Amino acid sequence: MSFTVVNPATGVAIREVARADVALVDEAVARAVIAQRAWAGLAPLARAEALRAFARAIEQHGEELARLEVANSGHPISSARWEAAHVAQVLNYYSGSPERLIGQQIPVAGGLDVTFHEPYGVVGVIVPWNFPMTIASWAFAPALAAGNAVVLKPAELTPLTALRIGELALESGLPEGLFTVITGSGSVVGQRFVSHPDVRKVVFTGSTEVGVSVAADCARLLKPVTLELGGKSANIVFADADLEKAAAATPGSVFDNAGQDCCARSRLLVQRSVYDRFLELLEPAVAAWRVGDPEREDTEMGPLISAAHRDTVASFVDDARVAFRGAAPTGDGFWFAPTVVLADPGDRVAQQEIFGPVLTVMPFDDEADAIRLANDTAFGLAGSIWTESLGRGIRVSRAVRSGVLSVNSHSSVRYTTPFGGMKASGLGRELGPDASEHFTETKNVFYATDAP
Ligand code: TAP
Repeated sequence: MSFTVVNPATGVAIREVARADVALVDEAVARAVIAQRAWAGLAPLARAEALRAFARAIEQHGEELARLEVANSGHPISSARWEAAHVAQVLNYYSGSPERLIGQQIPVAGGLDVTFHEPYGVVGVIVPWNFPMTIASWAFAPALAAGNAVVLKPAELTPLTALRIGELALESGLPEGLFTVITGSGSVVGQRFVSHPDVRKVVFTGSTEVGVSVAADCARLLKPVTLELGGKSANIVFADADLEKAAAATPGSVFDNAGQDCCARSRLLVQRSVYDRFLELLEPAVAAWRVGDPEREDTEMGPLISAAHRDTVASFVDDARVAFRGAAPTGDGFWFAPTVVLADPGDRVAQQEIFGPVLTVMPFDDEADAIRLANDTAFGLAGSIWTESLGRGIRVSRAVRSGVLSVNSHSSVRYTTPFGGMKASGLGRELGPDASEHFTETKNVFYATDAP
């Protein structure tokens, strides 16, 4: 059984990919169990060097991976190159972990008490289609570094870079069975990661709806789960902000990856006293946002991932108050022009994750109103605050219930800092200095030292 992978910029089929069944997943997990024991038994330096060799292989094939992502996901080539380089950086960063998974020595009476960070064993990683390479690496790199084996399921729409990364792992010298990419449907392969007794931890990135059901199934087996889910993040612009700078940065904050970004600042909240002025500044910035052929070096936004997803995105705009739109190609491919809509806080466009290039704009009166509106959603992943007041930047960033915030910037992802959501946006954190520990269980051992 197989499925067809399509180039979203052209609508043309590019490859047939195998669809695994439960038996194939079980075979991969059985191999992973064996590979993990040997991997965890290696000297820390040997595991570190193996991960560095894997990182080098990714670097050496960065252009190939980037081109694959352009063809499979429609990401602009400049973004896809960044993504491939990021995977190598994440591997290099966590290659430091095997030698730094340091436990504690705790003072106790009558002996020596020591803690160890023990790997779970086999970790199952379920990845969405929006950032196929980077999101996969946030889990597989720290999980491997902590001494686990990994089975990874890419989204059916975007399996090509994950498959190549799996090959590169083997070519770089990682042991057979330690890191296996398994293509297939979420309800079969993903669900088997959840139900298989030898998969001892699951990392799921995707929609809140599926994430909740994955977490419920994991709970029945007392299986730990990390969830990276949806978002509806606010971009709050105060009247005292550098309005030109904030307006120029706004298209990138929401239209990057055609808005198919869990961190997209899809709700723009502007202080009422500068609301009209800010929209005047924003309109030319949106018009200038370059949408088109993802293979072009100067393209800023490609197509949406599929025709079905384009229909979903369009359904949000059909009954909305459109303020202005940018431009997009009209030919084959799943194109959708950047769109700015005016909304009230309770509107569907203001509450639900659209996951497309649609920006919802709402005015607010004062700081308390901005915080209330920013928190007026089920989600809590990211957000930005634009103000020239240091005190306000600190107050508002502490009051907004989101996991990843930035002041006078839209940055969300640095592999050196923790990433993850509050409320319906997720459970647990990825990246940052502690991520490898999240793939371990603490073991406490007391050694009696009383003389016989
Ligand atoms: P989902 O439909 O939830 O799919 C995500 C992954 O889960 C896919 O690999 C999917 O497989 C698999 N899956 C589907 N049903 C499953 C089941 N019953 N058991 C186990 N796995 C299952 O999400 P999506 O449409 O791909 O991605 C978009 C969503 O992801 C958005 O809500 C977005 O915000 C969120 N997202 C969040 C983040 C972070 S870091 N918070 C990052 C990116 C995306 P198949 O589709 O291949 O069948």
